[in-house]
Formats: sequence, structure tokens, C-alpha cells
Amino acid sequence: MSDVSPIKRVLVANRGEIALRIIRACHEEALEAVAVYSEPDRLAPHVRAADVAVPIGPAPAPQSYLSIPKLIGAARATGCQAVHPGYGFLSERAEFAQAVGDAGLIFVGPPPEAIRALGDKTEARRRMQAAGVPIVPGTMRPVADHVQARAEAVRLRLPVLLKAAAGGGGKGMRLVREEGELASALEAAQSEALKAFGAGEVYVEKYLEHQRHVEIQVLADSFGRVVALGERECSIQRRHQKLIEEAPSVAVTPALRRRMSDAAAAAASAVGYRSAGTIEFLLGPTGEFCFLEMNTRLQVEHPVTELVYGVDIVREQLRVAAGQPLRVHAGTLQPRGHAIECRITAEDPFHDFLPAAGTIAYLRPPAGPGIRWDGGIEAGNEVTLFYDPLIAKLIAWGETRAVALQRMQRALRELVIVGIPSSQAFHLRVMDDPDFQRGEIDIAYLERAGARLLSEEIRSELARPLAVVAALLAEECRTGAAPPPQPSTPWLPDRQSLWVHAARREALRE
Ligand code: MV4
Repeated sequence: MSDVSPIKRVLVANRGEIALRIIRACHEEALEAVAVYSEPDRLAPHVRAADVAVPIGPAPAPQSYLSIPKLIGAARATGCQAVHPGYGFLSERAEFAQAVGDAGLIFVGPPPEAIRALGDKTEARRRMQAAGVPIVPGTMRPVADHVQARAEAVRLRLPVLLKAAAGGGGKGMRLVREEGELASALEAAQSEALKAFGAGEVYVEKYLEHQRHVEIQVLADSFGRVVALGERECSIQRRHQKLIEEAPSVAVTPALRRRMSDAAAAAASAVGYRSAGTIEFLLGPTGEFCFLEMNTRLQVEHPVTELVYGVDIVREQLRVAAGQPLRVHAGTLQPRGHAIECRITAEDPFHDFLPAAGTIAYLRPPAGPGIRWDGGIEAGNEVTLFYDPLIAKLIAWGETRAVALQRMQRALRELVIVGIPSSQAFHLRVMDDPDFQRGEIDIAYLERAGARLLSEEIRSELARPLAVVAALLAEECRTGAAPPPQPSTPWLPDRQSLWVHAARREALRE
């Protein structure tokens, strides 16, 4: 950052991998980074990576990472000029962006007015329609009652989706396939929305089937320039949690990319956007696309875009926040190669992705050509149920999708996590799946393929050796009693010797 920059020090109002990611970008921009941490996070890597770290309270997020007074207090006490919210927590709360500004600090994100307009999903639809962005057929205002909802459903033709106006990300949503279900579904959606968002308004959209979830990354600066960084394919998700993302999408041609990028740039301009943002679209089987919602934050899956466009999105956010122009130019942007991201979470894929808690006894992240590991947790750290189960993002890049896929498979096999269950085995199965390998995915992929990927047979074939090695290493770490598999590298035995050792122990046990 230049000598005249108004930003010298940034408060990173987040934790885990994204806090570490932002701290790294600060350091590359020659800015100091201030970390905040809750009690269980005192030993976390983001705390040590920062130049200064401030304790902000106990584990429950409302008393720490969601406390606006504590975060602004920490920024003031440490002489920060800016606050980066990361994703989740307060990142899409207009009142936080407002409070940061009111405290005389720079919010590294969009203006509060843009967050507010896009947070109201019917307002967002109206803005998009006015800007010429294609939207899903549906109502432009919340419906008053089930009589109006039924009339709209008939007009749109069933099936329809009832969506919370204050919602997003799938919360407060109800699918209605038959007219008779409408009244009770509306009541359920309204009460769920009221409970989750404190606002019960619900609107109606035609339910589109056989869709992909494709989103466009945009960057905007204070000089009115908006740049689209192509698409990410995010169809592989479960209960509205994305598990695997890639860039580019196999379903997007250069011509379609241009049309979607133009629509996304128009969407951002229409709300006076600044910083990094993402426009979510549904993409149908014949290449037609519709606006779903705009996410007004840095997203978990931003690295796949960074790898294929050679742009550091977080550094651009910091520059834009400091009042500098974007360094990327729309005319020169071309995706190069292919990137895939697997979210490695502390969830047990063989028990319905049950979130796990515990201490990481041992962690060996993969490395080597084309591999990026965005983690924020290491051996000795505790995974608690208070926060998101994300352990790390494993990202593979290759000249082609096939090479990226091979590298991901190789990296997933290098990865060793001991002490808690993880989604590692699930990702290995998806990478091996012929449908995934052909790019034949849509938002129903996991519902279709789940059973095949995670059968009992697969579990015993694949998960057990992984679990055996994991349990064995955990025991050795705890007791220090077992003889090292290789004298020269007792802590990093190679994969083969681990397997042999594990098998021997299994045999001895039986
Ligand atoms: C839809 C849809 C089909 N038709 N809207 C889910 C989360 C929120 N962003 C919007 N969502 C959807 N909206 C219409 N009119 C299907 C979904 C949807 C979905 C979208 C993206 C990724 C995964 C999904 C899983 C289920 C449903």
C-alpha cells in the first residue's frame, strides 16, 4: 500500500482460516494486522500470525465475534484505521458496516446501503429487474396472505418456492408442489422466517428444476469501475452448505461467461457496489440464467477464482478500501487452467455429516505442485461446536480440469488428520465419481449420488483404513509409547509404512 494510504493497521474481525488469509494479504500490502480471539482460540494460528492480538471474550459468538462494541473497542484500542469482517459472523450486517463507519473506521466491504438493499431479497429483485438482470419469475413484494400466495402460485404454475424476504442461503424456504400444501407451507415459512430473521415476510418464486448453481465474482472500486472475474460452479452442496467448488464451470462457454459477467457487473453497478461481491445465478440445462441473490462479502470459495485469474481478491479489497483503483482490467482478464476446492470439515460423512468436536492430535497438510492449503488450525488446537466446522480449504490448480482433479486426488491422499473425523473420505469418493469427472453435476447431485458415494461397503473399504491410521497416530501422540514406524522420521512416517503398521496392529488386535 502506498505511503499516503489512510490505512496502516487493519482489525481482522474473524477467526480461523479466513482470519489467517486476511492477515497474509495485509502483510503483503505492508499493513499491520490485529487479530481478535475468543477464549478457546487463544492458541489459534491467526492469533500468532497477527502483529497484535486482542482477547474479546468467551466462546459463544454473541459474546465475542458477534459483539459489535467489543470489535470496535478492539480496533480503537489498537489504533486500527480499518476493519475487515471476513465471511459469516458480522460480514453481511449493514448495522456493523454502519457502526464501523460511525466510529471513524473504514469498513473493508461494500457501503451499508448496498448491504441493506441486497439483504432484502424482494428489494434486490426489484433492483435487478430495473437493471435488466434476468430474475426468476415470481412476486416482486412479499405476499399478504395464503389467498394471494395461491393466486400467484397458479399464475406462475406449480411447483413454487416460498422464500423469506429477509432470508438467503436457503433459510426460511418451502417448496410447494401442490395447491393443497400452500396454506400450511406459507405459515411454516413465515414463522420460520420470523424466528430466524425477526421478519416474517415471504414471497413466491417459480421453482426451477435441473439447475446448476453458478456465481460470478465481481470487484468494484470507488471510481465506478466494476470488474467481473468469471464464474464459480458451486452445485455440489448439502443443506445449502457448499462442499466442492470449481472455476471455470464446464457448463459455461466464453459467450455465456460474457453474458453472465455483464449481468453481474450491471447488478453491482445498480446498487452502487464497492469491494468484492458475488452474484448467485441458477443456470439451466439450455444456458438460460436467473439472478438468485447477491452476497455482499468475501466468500469461502474465493481461492478458485484467484487461481484461474491470477488476482488476489483480498489485496484488491484492501486497496479499494484505501481509496485506490483496482489493479485488474476487464479487457485483459482470461481464465487460465482449472481450480477445484474441497472444504475439509470436522464432520463425519458416514454419520449424516454429524459435526465433530475434539483436539487435532496430528495434522499433515498436503503440498506440492498446484496445491494450496488455506487452513487456520493445527495440531494441538481444539475444534469446538461453537463455530463453523471448516478445518481448511484444499485447492488444486491444473492446466486442465483433468490435471486439477488428479492433483486433488493426490493431495487428498497425502492429507492426514488425526484426532477428529473429517470429510476427507467423502471428497476422495466424489473425485473418483464418473459423473463428477464428466462434470455432470447440478444442485441435486448429492441427493442422487450420496448413497452410492457413502455406502456401508465404501465405508469399510475406505474409511476404515483412514480411521485406523488416524486412531493409531492419535494413540501414539497421546502415549508416546508405540515404536516409531521409521526411526528417521518418527512423526512423519510415509503412507505405506503407516498402512503396514496399521495392518499389523489390526492383526495383533484380532
Ligand atoms: C431456487 C431454486 C430453484 N428455483 N429458487 C437455495 C439457496 C438460495 N440461495 C436459493 N436456493 C434455491 N433457490 C428457485 N426459484 C433452488 C435453490 C436451491 C439451491 C440453489 C443453489 C444451490 C443449491 C441449492 C439447493 C437447493 C435449492
